[in-house]
Parts: sequence; C-alpha cells; structure tokens
Amino acid sequence: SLALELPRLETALRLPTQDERQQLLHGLLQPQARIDSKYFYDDLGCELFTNICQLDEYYPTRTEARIFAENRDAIAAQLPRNLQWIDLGCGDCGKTLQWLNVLQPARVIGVDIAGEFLQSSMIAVAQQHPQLECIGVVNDFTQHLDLHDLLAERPGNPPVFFYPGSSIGNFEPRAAMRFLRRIRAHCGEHGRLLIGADLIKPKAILEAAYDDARGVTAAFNLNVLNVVNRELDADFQPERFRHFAHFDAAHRRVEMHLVAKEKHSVSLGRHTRRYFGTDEHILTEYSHKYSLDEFRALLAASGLRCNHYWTDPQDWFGVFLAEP
Ligand code: AVJ
Repeated sequence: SLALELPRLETALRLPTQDERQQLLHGLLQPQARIDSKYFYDDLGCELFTNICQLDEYYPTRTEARIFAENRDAIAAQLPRNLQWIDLGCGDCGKTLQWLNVLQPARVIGVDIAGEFLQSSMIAVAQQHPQLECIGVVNDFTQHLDLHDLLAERPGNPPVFFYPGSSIGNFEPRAAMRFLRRIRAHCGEHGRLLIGADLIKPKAILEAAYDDARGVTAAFNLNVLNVVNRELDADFQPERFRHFAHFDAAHRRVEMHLVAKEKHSVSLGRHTRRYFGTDEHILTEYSHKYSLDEFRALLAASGLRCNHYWTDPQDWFGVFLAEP
C-alpha cells in the first residue's frame, strides 16, 4: 500500500515556441537546408531510436553499456557521496537505473526534450525506488541548460552530470565546448561530469552504424519530416526523400542527410514554399567522432580536467570522468 507520489515535473523551461519555429523555418530556407537533430525525438522517433540502439550495426550503445558494466564500481569510487544525479537526455532512464543501487544518490533529475516520454520514465524510476526523490525537467538543454536554481535547493549534494551515449557528438566542436562550459558552471567545487563519446574508427563500421540493413535508421531520419510537418504545418512527403549517411573524414563526423529523389516543392506553412532539386540534401545530423586524446583536449579546453577514462578493448567508445 505504498502511495506513489508523482514525480515532480518541471515544465516551466519551455516547450516549442514561436522562436523555435522561426529557427526551424530559417534552417529549411538556407541554401543548405538543415533540420536540427533535436526534432528526431517525437514519440515515434524515441521508439525508433530505441530500436536503433539494439541493432547489430549500432555498436555505441552496447559498447558503452559494457564499459559501464565492467567499471561501475571503479567509476562510482571516483564520485562524491550524496550526489545529485542529473541525466541529460534521459529518455527512458534505462542507463540511470543501472547506477542507482551503487550510487544511492540523494536525488535524480532527468532532463529531456520529450515531455510525455519523460513523465512516464520518471514515474517508472520512482516506482522502483520509492525512497528516491525524482524530478523530471522538460527542457531543450542543448539550447538553454540552466539548472542552477534546482541544484541550489540541495547545496550539500554535489551534482554529477551524466551525459552518455555520445550525444555530445551532435554538437560541432566549438558548440560542444560552449555546452561543456555551461555544465562546468553548474559543477561548483565537487561536481562532476560523466560523459560518453564515440571514437574514430574505420569508415565502413561508422557508416554501417548509421545506415543499417533493416532500414531502421532510414525510418528514423525520414520521420523527422513528419515532425516538421506538424511543427510548421508543412507538407513534406517523406517518400520523396531517401536516407543518406556518410563519414566525412576531414570533419571527423558522420553526417545524415535526406536527399530529394526528384525535383519538387514543399509548403512550409501558409506563406512559404521551398523548392528541392533532384539530389538536393537536407542536413539532419552531425555525429562527431574523437580520438581519446582529442576528446580529453576538448574537455580541457572547456575547463574540465579528466583524470579518469575508460574504454573497450578496441577503443571504439570512451567514457570520461571530468571535474572543474
Ligand atoms: C543519440 C546523437 C548519440 O549520433 O549516434 C543514431 C543519434 N542518429 N543513429 C548518434 C543517432 C542515427 C545518436 N545520438
């Protein structure tokens, strides 16, 4: 007869606004059209991403999971006691759940852009850990990470930011630095960042991970057009585009694009129309890859010292623990 207290959900930190619709439209009207990767994650997109994580070709999730599983105690030993655990982009909180028993945090804050998905995730965490304070924050933290007030409620509990999965790769290196500096600004003296980054490896392995045989990644990429249709009242027809992924060695990133199969035009709401020529690309995602040294240099340039890191036997993925 445990009455479940609903987890606190902070939605004050904004849902799509006029401003963001403007940005989305602006990106689509550039000579090189682009859609920010954050638009992938509607309900269907979250589900497709969960499926991607289970694909044979998509090595990052299982490689990182193995690094965590094999080093959990060693990593935990480096973290402060009575911490506040902040999961950035928590999704279903599956990764966080695996840390709770060993860390026994004072509270868990899940941050995600997908609001309803977040609420059910936080409820699930609260059900499994009735003593734990669980807070969901609906926020596009890539644009405005500001958890200062929330963290200040517990001045005695140092924040540990958990940013797994190599989502940092979505940022271009300079933007990644700005974002890491914002995290650093939340850390205080005892705060930490536990972050996963995908590492440079042969092109064929990278490209297969973003263009799987079953077409799940293609469906994930094309689904962003349905999101844009709803967001802008646009009329993209996903079947007129095809999925394309390639590794750009010069920029050290996998790029995902949607390529127009034929010349056609798309309405982007009431007063705007964009023409796409045959083979014209819409850029939908960058996924930057680093060497171990490059990623530690990025952390250092962001004011974060990395004294410990862990990897797999092939050096395919890195987990880094950083502190101000
Ligand atoms: C969630 C950003 C880490 O870049 O690998 C997976 C997203 N895109 N397959 C990645 C993604 C295509 C993923 N991140």
